[in-house]
Amino acid sequence: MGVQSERLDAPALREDFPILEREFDGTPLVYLDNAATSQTPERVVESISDYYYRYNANVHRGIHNLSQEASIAYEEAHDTVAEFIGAAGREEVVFTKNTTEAMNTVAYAWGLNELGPGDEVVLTEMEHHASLVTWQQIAKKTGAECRFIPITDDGYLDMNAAADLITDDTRMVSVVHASNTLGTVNPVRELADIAHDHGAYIFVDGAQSAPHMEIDVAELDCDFFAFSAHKVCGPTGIGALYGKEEILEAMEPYLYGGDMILKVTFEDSQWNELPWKFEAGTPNIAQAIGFAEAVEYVEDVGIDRIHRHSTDLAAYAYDRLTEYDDVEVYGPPADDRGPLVAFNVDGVHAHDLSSIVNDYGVAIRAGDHCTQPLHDVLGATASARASFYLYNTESEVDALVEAVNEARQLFA
Ligand code: C6P
Repeated sequence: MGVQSERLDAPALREDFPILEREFDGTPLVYLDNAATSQTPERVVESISDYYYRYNANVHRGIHNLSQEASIAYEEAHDTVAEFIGAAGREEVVFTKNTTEAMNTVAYAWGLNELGPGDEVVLTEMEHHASLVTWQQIAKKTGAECRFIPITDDGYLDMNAAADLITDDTRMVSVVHASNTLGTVNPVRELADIAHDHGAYIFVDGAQSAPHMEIDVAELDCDFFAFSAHKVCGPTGIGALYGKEEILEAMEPYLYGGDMILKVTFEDSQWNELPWKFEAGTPNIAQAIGFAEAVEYVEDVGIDRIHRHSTDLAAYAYDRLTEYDDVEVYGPPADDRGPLVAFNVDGVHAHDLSSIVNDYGVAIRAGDHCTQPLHDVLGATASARASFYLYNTESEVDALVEAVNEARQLFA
């Protein structure tokens, strides 16, 4: 663990992540694909192996010692994640496979039962497919309609349009908190107030905000919030769905089976208490334990310091990349964006760019970042994206910019 100081000590923190020592043909790895998946510190990996070495057993199913220990650790992981996002307690935190499954849980459990013709779901033009495709398909099944809050030229939500689009016909507002393409951080509390004034729920996609910003679901007044562990220094295969207790209580489960029931007869079943009602079958126990360890790690480093460090790096990258006239960075200005830059270089396809910078050891993402409709709005089929986290350094941004420059010259 790095030294606790006001500024984050990235070089010291890198020692927690053995993967960052990797080299490819003698070139050190520069990992700038954190918005896709962050790296995992040793103590998280150890928490998972400790479970398998010492207390691997199913949860809620045995009274033997191992099952007791596994059950306690699994349940307490909910408490840790609840605390991380300001939820009242474990009853408001359902573990899912990821953000996408959290969306689908609400779309199937609530949307399919509640939506119908005349109802509207309001999304934004910058939604990730996890939210866009899910609500689009549920709307098709139920006869509801999806409407989209447009973005302004500089990548913000058009809040005047939002106020017009959210009406008494709106049943759900599903909004991405921090865009994985534009880096925009959306005014979620304001949108929550508008949604609630019209009697609608708000679902906040926190996949890109929870890793970087202090989240207080009570302060945001969101009805649902979702994020994935693998973007918060945790393992893949686990994420969290937060829901206000009274809403989750009223919602029907959509996955049926073991552990989500209290009593079963041949004729009928009674649901278990929250959150287990929504966690049918043997859950991802090891991943849940790793998830809790990961959010504790992030809290130990300090989420405010992570936010400042990563956004400083993004601003630096923005400034350096836009020194080239033929580079376009999408989204808000350098001093008002989340910790990533998506960009294009004139005449160089994003995939070629990504492949060339990879030759210099720099890992970035290229493609549509699961925001195809947003790329249509931007007039681009794809973009390259560098995204930063607590262990990245300014010299890694320099390595990116130099590699991008090499690619520019190659295609000039
Ligand atoms: N974005 C990216 O490279 P899952 O895959 O379920 O853990 O997360 C889905 C998701 C939902 N919302 C937003 C805003 C996201 O950024 C993501 C994941 C990755 O940008 C993979 S496409």
